[in-house]
Amino acid sequence: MTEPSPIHSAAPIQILGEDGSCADEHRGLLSDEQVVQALEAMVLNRILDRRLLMLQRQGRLGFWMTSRGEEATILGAAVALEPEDPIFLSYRELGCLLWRQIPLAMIFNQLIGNGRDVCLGRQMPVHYCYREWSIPSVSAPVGTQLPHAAGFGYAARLRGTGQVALAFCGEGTASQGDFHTALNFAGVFASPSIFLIRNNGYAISTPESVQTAAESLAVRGEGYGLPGLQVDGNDLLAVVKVVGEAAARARAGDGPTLIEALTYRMGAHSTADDPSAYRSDEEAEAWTRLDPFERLKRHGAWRGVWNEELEAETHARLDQRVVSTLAECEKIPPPRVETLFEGVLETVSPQLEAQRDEYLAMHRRRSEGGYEVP
Ligand SMILES: Cc1ncc(C[n+]2csc(CCOP(=O)(O)OP(=O)(O)O)c2C)c(N)n1
Repeated sequence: MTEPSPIHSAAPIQILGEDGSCADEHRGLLSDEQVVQALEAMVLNRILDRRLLMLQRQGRLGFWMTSRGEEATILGAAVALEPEDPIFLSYRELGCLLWRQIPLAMIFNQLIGNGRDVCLGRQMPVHYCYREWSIPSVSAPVGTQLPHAAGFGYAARLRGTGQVALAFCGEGTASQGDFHTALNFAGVFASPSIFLIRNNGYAISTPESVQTAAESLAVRGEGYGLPGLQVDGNDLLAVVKVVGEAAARARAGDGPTLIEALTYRMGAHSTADDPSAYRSDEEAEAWTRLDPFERLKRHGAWRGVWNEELEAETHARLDQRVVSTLAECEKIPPPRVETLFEGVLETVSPQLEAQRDEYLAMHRRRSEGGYEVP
C-alpha cells in the first residue's frame, strides 16, 4: 500500500523523478505491462495527432483537436478507472478512447461522419459517443458534461451499481455555471463522481491566470465540502494514484473529489487556432522539458521495459495500422440522406413526413442534375 494522498493539497502531487525513477512504494501503481501499454497508447496518440492534423490541412477532415502534452492526465484517469465507469469527456481526451481499446475505425468513422458513424455524422468531429465503452456523448457547449457526471454518479449510487462517473473539463470551463451546479449537487448527494480539471494553461487564447483569483482551482473543493487536490498532470503515475484513490473513496460511499491536473497544451487549441498570436515560443519550449511522453519513456527505461528500438518498432507498426484503417474508413460513403429524418422521433408526424418527401424529391432532382438551388 502506498501512502494515501492528502485530502487537500497545496503543492501538486508528484511521483516520477527527473531520471524516470519512482519510490519503491509507488512501483506497484502500474505493472510493467501497463507501463508498456500506456507508452504504446502515447505513441498512437502522437501518431494520430500528427496525421489527423495533416488530414484536416488537406481538406479531408473538418476539424481536429490535439492533446499533445496532456496525455498523462488523460490516460492516467482512464487507467485508474474500471471499464464500466463512465468517462464524460470534454473533447480533448482521445487517450481515454485508446486506453479503452475503442477500434480505430470507430474513431475515424466519427471524425469523418460517414455512414458507419454511430451518430451518422450529426455531431462535429471529436464529439465522440461509445455506449459500449462507457463513453457518453460529448456535448459541444462546454461544461454540460459536469452535471451529467454528477447525476450519473447519483443514479449509480441509488441503483447500487458500484460505478464511478468521471468528468473532464478545462480550467476555462471551470468558470462556467455548470461547474458550480455539478460540484454542489455532487457534494450534497455524495455522488460517486470525480471532477478532473485539465489545467493546460489556456482556454483558447485566455490564460489560466484570469480564470480565478484564488490560489488554485483545487481549493474550490473545500467550498463544496469535498476533497480538492492538485496533481502534476504530466506525471502518469501521480495521476493514476490520485484518480485511483478518488475512485476508491467514491465507491466506498465517501462522495466526490475535485482534482486539478497541472499540464500544458503543447499544440494549438484546435485546427482553427494559431497560438503564436497569444503565447511565446519560449513558454511552450519550457514545457517541452516536462513532456509527459518523455517522462514516461524514462520511467519505462528505468524499469527496463522500454527502449528506442521498441519505440521505433511500435511507431512503425501503429503508423501502418493508422494509415490502412484511415484509407478504409475514407472509402465508406456518407450516411443515407433519409437518416436525417430517422432515429429521433418514434412516430413521425404527417408534417415531418411531408417535409421528408419534399426534401428527398429535391435531393433526387439535384443528384440527377436537374435542380438549380434558388
Ligand atoms: C458554453 C460554451 N461557450 C463557448 C464555447 C466555445 N469554446 C469551445 S472550447 C472553448 C475553450 C475551453 O477552454 P478550456 O475549458 O480551458 O479547455 P481546453 O480547450 O483548454 O481543453 C471555448 C470557449 C463552447 N463550446 N461552449
